Amino acid sequence: MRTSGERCSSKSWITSTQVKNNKVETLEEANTIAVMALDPNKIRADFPILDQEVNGYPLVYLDNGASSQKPKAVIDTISKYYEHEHSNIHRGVHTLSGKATEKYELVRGKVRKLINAAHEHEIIFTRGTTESINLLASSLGGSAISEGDEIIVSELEHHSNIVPWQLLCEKSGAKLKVIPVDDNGNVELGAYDELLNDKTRIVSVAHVSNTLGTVLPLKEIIEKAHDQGALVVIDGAQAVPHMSVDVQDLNCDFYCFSSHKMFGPTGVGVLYGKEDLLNELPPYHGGGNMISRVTFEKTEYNELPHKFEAGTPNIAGGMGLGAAIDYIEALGYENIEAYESDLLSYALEKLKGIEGLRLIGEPEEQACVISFLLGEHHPSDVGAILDRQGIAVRTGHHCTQPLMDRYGIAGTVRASFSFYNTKEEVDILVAGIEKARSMLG
Ligand code: 7TS
Repeated sequence: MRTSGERCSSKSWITSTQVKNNKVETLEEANTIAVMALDPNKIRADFPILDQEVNGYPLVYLDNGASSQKPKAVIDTISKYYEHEHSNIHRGVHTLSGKATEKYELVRGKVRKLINAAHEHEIIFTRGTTESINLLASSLGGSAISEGDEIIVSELEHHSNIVPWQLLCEKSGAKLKVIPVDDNGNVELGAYDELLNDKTRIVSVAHVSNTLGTVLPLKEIIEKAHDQGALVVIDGAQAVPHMSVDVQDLNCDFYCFSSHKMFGPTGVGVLYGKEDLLNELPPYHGGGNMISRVTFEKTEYNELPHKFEAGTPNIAGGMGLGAAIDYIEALGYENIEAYESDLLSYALEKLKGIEGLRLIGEPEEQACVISFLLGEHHPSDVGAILDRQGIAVRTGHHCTQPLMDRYGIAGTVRASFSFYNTKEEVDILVAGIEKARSMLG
C-alpha cells in the first residue's frame, strides 16, 4: 500500500516499538529490512503455476485482482483432504466425519484470528464475497429496510456491491444513494456527509477498489454512518490479500471477502458480522444444518454460525482457505505491505514514463492495483498484445461499469500485483506496453 506524497521508504509499516524490539536504529532501516524480509524468488517457488511459459514467454501473472494463484501448501492440503480425510461434517458420529468437522471448524478459528473478530461464531462461511453481500441484502431486507429508507454505496463499487442493494431497493421501496469519486479515484467525503441522514439504514463500501486500487478511509466512513444509526457493510475482497484487517478496530458491522483472491481455493468466502446483529437477522437459505428442530408447523433455527450455513459446505475449500491463511501469516502482513508498497511505487514510476500512457486514478492511498489507458487504443487490443508476450492483465470494465461511466471510458487495462510479482516483471510489463504502442501505432 502506498500513501500519496510519501516515498515508500518513509512510510511507517513498522512502528517505533517494533523498531526498539527488533533493535534496528530507525524506521527507515526497519522498513528496508521488511522489504527484504520477503524474497519473491523463494516465494515464487511455492507457486507451481508461475513456472511456465505462455505463448512462448515466461508467464507474468498480473491479474491477481481477478484471482490470485495458489501456493503448493494450499493445493496439497486439498489433495490430502480428499485422499485421506473427506467426509461430510457436522452430522456423522463416525471418526472420519468427526475429524473433518474438527479440522473445518479450526479454519473458522483461523479466520477469526486473521481479521480479529471477537468470536468464532461471527465467521460465516459462504461461497465468496458475492454471496456474502447477497446474504446480507436478503436478510437485512426482512425487517431492517422499508419504503423511504436509504442505502449508500460509492461510485467505485464492484457490481457485487451494487446489484444486491438495488434488488433490495426494488423489493422494499428504499432508495440507493451514491458517494461520488473524484478525478483521482478518492471517494468524496464532503458529498458523503451530505448524503447521510436519519433515513440512512445501510452504508456498504469497498475497503479497496478492484479497479483503481483506492484504499477507502473506512474509519471515518464507518464512524459517520454509526452517528446516523446506520449499519456498515465492508466489501473486503481486494483488501485481505494485501493488508491486515482488524474488524474490531474498524468497528464495521459486517465484512465480506473471498478465499480465491487471497491464495485459497475458489467457491469459499467469508461473511463476518457482529454477534448481536447476526443473531437478529433471519436466515438466508433454508435446509440442512441451519435448523435445530423441524416440524411442518414450525422450524427452529440453529445457533450461529450454522443458522446461515444451509447444506453441505465447500469443505475442501475451507481446508484450503485455512492453508492460505497459514501461508499469509507465515509471510506476515507487515512484510507483504512493505514489499508491495515498494513494488507499487516502482511500477507507478515506470508506467508514468511511457509516452501516451494515462493512469486512471491516482488515489491518496493505493493498494497494488493500477488501471491505465494507452493513447486512444482499446484496452482489449493492448491486453491481447500483452497476452501474446505471456503477460496476463485484465481489460474491460472490471465489473465496475458505473465507475467507467464516471470517467467516460469503456474500460481500462488493469495490472494487479501480488507479493510473488517482481520488479523484473514490472520491467517486462513496461517493455510489453512499449511494444503494444509501436504495434498499434
Ligand atoms: N468485490 C470486489 C471489490 C471484487 O473485486 C470482486 C471480484 C467481488 C466483490 C466479487 O468477488 P467474488 O469472489 O464473489 O467473485 N473482483 C474481480 C475483479 O476485479 N476481476 O475479476 C473479479
